[in-house]
Amino acid sequence: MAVKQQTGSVLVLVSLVLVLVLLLQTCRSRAEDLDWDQNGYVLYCPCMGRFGNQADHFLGSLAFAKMLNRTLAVPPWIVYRHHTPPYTNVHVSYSEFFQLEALSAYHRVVSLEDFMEKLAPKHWPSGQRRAYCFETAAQRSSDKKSCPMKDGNPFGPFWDYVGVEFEKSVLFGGISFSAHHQTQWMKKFPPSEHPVLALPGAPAHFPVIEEHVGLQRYVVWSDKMVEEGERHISTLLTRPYVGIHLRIGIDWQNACKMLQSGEAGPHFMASPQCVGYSRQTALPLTMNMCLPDLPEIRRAVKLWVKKTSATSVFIATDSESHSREIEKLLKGKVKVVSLQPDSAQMDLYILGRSDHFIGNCVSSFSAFVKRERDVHRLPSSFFGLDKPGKLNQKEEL
Ligand code: GFB
Repeated sequence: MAVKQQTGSVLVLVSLVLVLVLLLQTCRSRAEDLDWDQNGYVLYCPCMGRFGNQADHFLGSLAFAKMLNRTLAVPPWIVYRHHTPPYTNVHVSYSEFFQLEALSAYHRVVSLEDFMEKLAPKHWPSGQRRAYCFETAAQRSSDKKSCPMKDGNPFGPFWDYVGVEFEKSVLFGGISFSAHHQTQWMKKFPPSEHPVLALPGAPAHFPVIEEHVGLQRYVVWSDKMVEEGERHISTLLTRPYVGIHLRIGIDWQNACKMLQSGEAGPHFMASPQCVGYSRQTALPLTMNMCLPDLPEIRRAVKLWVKKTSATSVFIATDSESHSREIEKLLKGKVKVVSLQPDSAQMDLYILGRSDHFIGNCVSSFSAFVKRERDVHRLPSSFFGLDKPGKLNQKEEL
């Protein structure tokens, strides 16, 4: 009798486990199944600039995919390792830093990696992969008829990473990525004939246009980044803290020379974020907004530490942190911290969460932080411009 009961319980347990395994398998295969979007896809290489540039382009590309009602295949970030072995680019999946799902509140997306693994073999197989580019871009190729999709770095390594060779090129002209040309795009490239628009660069403007700045709200840090970032903030800093971005390295010094020589006007790289988007009413762009010198760094830090009663300062930098000078300036009463070893995305996270942020007007790295803070209604200023949109007043200096 006891043996019979025991056998019965074992059978029930085995059946339960079987049901559970079946359920898990169904769930997993559902998650792995991706339906093909009949409205088509947009693929592109984030081949211009580093993280801040790529982020600006990403927002515009997201808007472009929505405008064409195509799913955006979200590319990985390209990280350049010019100074660390093995000196090759690293391709970091979007979801390493940010939540892919959060983008869906705005528009349909799939990671480029999932697109290639789960959809491309059946729906965009080798032999049918066409590249799309401007006629002017094709002029750079030897036959003048092919899109230069894989010419040089980062283009070649990017499409190699994705595992794509292009068989044919489709050229276009007299059309731009702006909403103004929506109908032309739809007519020229219906998804039935052109299911996958694969482009050599982002279908977007740099810097991001004003209408797309707000899309930053869909760029949400991944749980892993939040966890790590909050850990750094609680161990290294005390609130209130002022976060500053020092973009002062040698490449930047060279870039800002264009301002000095008059080659660049008020709209220079990311500067519309502080001088204003309208060319007619743009504020003058000063050298201190591009490359703040030490007196300006000291002035702005002192001002905002005082205004916010900050107890610590977080310095993110591409080179020199000037932490000694800043500590001395604040008479050792305020903790001055930078992240060791530095990480671009972690610096961005910590700057984004500061009680006040002082950014670099011309840098798209700073622009990422400014946009994110605007979404959360957190205050920001710039070196050389305490109140964005208003010239510094003498009495504030
Ligand atoms: O982000 P990004 O496009 O901004 O490029 P800009 C600057 C890169 O420099 C970042 C590093 O992506 C980082 O790798 N970097 C800059 C920093 N500031 C910091 C920092 O505070 N902390 C850390 N950890 N890293 C553009 C470039 O830069 O400048 C263009 O994208 C070109 O390629 C142009 O070089 C002159 O808009 O500042």
